[in-house]
Amino acid sequence: MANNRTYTMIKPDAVSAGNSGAIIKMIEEAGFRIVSMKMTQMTKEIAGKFYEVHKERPFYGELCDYMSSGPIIPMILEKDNAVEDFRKLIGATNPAEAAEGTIRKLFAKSIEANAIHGSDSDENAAIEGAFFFSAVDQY
Ligand code: IDP
Repeated sequence: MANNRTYTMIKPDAVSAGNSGAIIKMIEEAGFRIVSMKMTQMTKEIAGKFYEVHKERPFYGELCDYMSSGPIIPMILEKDNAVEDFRKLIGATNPAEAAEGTIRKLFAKSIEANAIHGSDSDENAAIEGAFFFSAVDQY
């Protein structure tokens, strides 16, 4: 994936609460182009693979249960400075610490059920995008 792209997914809490449309609108209004998007649901095993980097952390098992508990909306997004600008748009991991007007401040339920994912580096954006989308989806 090029350096002007990032990977995101709207998490089960935000999809089940009916907030997907509002979140996608915020993403587009912030200037991101949606390159690829779908709705899917992870098994616990697949969530475990996606979050493997966190496997030593105490919340890993619960996180995998939660992320496989319902549908998610994965997307690849494009914009100049995509990774950094998208992390600003979503806000801090813990909604209690997220800045006003950010997606997590507006829609997250807790530090775990925090509405949305955003890749933390260009390298991870490419890995995570390829986890969910084939090469043909990434044009
Ligand atoms: P990030 O999503 O803001 O990059 P990470 O530290 O990479 O945050 O954590 C990945 C995900 O794990 C978070 O988005 C959140 O869903 C969950 N998480 C992070 N810290 C905690 C915690 O202390 N308790 C429960 N879940 C957590």
